[in-house]
Amino acid sequence: MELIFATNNPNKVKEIRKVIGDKLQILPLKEAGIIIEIPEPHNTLEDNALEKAETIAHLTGKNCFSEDSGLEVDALHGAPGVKSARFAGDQATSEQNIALLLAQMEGQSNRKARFRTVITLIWDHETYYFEGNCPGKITHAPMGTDGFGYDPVFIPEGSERSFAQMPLEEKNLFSHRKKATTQLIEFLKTKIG
Ligand code: ITT
Ligand code: NA
Repeated sequence: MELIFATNNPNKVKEIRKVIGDKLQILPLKEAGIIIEIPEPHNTLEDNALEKAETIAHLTGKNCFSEDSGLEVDALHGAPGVKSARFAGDQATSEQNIALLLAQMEGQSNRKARFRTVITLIWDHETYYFEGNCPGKITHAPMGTDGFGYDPVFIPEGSERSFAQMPLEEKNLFSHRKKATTQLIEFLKTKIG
């Protein structure tokens, strides 16, 4: 079976495919032939994920899911959070976002943070949410080159290494996205077996 994944982020696709395996073909927007930049104007991951899924469900008339993720840092009162992709500006690169985060965390001893993923599924006109989070801490400097986004500055609880120092198999032992995706799969099993 095929299911549209309302995303333009190839890293998310790679990570979720790794969890789903060949049980289900997920089709990111590009592969579904849909060229669109969906705005994310809201203040919560839930609302942005819903906007992405609803936009694509209306456009295609098909079932689909989306996900919105963010890094929430306690000492920064939850920032960058829902603004994680655009923390240092609308066109910011991951390097720029990381530089700003480390600058704001300078001298800060409380380095607790968590990644959070919200998946929104639109299935037969009903909306479902699945959430995963991963507690951890912010490093003092980037570590490692794997992964994407804030992976070089995030160490999950239970490890000494950053997400960017782990192969994907290892990141998925901890990952917010893996946890949310596992719930999505469990739900879909009840619908399609
Ligand atoms: P969509 O097309 O799915 O919206 P996006 O990249 O714009 O893709 P988001 O709006 O959800 O995605 O932004 C989330 C940002 O949070 C993302 O660009 C990364 O900078 C960061 N992020 C999310 N998950 C991450 C992870 O597992 N590791 C590191 N950074 C992550
Ligand atoms: Na986005």
